[in-house]
Amino acid sequence: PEYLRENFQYPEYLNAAVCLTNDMVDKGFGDHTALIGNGRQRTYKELTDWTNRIAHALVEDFGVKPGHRILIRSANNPAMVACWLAATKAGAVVVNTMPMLRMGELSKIVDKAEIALALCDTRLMDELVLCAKESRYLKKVVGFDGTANHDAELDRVALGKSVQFSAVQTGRDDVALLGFTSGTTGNPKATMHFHRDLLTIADAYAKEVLQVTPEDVFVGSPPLAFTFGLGGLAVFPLRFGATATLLENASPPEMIKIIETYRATICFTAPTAYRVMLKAMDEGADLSSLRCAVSAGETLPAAVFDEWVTKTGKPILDGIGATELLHIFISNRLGDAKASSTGRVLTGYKAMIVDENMDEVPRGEVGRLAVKGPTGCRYLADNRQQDYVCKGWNLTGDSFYQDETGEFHFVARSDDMIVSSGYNIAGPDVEQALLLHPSVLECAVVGAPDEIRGMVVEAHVVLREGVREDDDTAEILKNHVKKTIAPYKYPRVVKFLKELPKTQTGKIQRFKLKQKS
Ligand code: 3SK
Repeated sequence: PEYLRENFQYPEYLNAAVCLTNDMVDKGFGDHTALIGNGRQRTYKELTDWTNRIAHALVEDFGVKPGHRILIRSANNPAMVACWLAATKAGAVVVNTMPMLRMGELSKIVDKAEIALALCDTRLMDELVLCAKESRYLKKVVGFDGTANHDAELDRVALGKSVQFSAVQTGRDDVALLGFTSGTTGNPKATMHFHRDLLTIADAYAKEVLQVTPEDVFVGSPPLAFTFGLGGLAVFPLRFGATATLLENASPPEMIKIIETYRATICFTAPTAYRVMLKAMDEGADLSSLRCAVSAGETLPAAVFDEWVTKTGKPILDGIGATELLHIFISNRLGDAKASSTGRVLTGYKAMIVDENMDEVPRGEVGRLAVKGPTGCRYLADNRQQDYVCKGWNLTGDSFYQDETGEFHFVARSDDMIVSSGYNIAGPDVEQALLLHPSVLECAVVGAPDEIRGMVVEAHVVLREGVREDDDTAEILKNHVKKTIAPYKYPRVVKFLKELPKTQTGKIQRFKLKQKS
């Protein structure tokens, strides 16, 4: 294929976990700090030894064979990274899962991926043990100590093992990872990713866009169970001999502490967290070590971009990624980051804006974003492949347009377009306008059915502390939107919430707000 001829040429046999550990020691990074978390720092040599011991335990004591699927359940911490790398070295296919998942959600994943073995932080065992009791597939849940005091079954077994391990010689196109997408239907899809995909996202995005060096220190909030987090907080730093800091509770104040303590240089998080961090700067937070901030998962409001650039003098890079493609495939670049632009497609990927017939639309016209590239899109045993992938192009479910210069601009999730009295209103336009009002902390805009207009714009708003949730405030916000964008877009309904419903990866669940309308 084209992408392999031109870019990302990897050997026929490679094990991604070896590339991120043993190979880094061989390249001279043995004494360099690889991971920081839960009060400890580990060098590349220590990480390599640790993962080799766990890999021995998996093969010798828990019967892992190449191709077996292993579920990992943990918050972001070094032990989770070690388990993931060890399972990958053993040739297993890993499914990383988030700590907040409940038994029902875990069961769907276990059934879909037919998982027999799970590795679980001992603090999170209950739901998984319940799941195992009911499951026809899940036979064994092995605990590990996420705090890495080595006081759980996996740690005890691994402790006595050799630090030398011959990793399974996987093919570059062997599946290494199943990324589950939460979806809105409650029926998750699993996307399959190869060993080479893990290197491709680093070489495409982290090298080309972030220009990562061994001096970089990464910090961020996305869960490792979300491929955005796995890339940003594990694969990217480890691929280039940099340092990853891992936080179990990555609230903005915790991230700020890490940035100040370790002089972190690259931050991965969502727009809402950047807003809070900007506010903290007014109270003295020192973010001066950051050389770049990455925002994805939600569109980055122009106001946040502008304030960040003004206050820090550094770029905030908005991009779009998908679990289907493993990571970000369109992004702004250092030195060329703009507000309200998602930037350009990465080398090796192709993107176009299409109509209902998959024909490319002229520049400037809004259509559906279609993307194609070396890392996607292959669903595991799922009829929905034909809905989301057409002629090799993955339809992301987003409406975009491409400007004359080739930059991509987000308009709305295709299903977030509100048609009211014949007007097409992109929910995010209204959200951006609301966010410019000082009383608004967060908001989400959906379409609510209306007898006269078909749909009306309905805003769900979280107010800043001290602002009253009453009709006067609603009126003020409506008038503010009318003054800020085309008046027909103003929210005819304003509802106040204490918090917005979000997925565990931080995406606003607008479908839940629609159900409430
Ligand atoms: O936004 C997403 O869905 C995403 C998924 C995977 C990797 C990166 C991103 C931004």
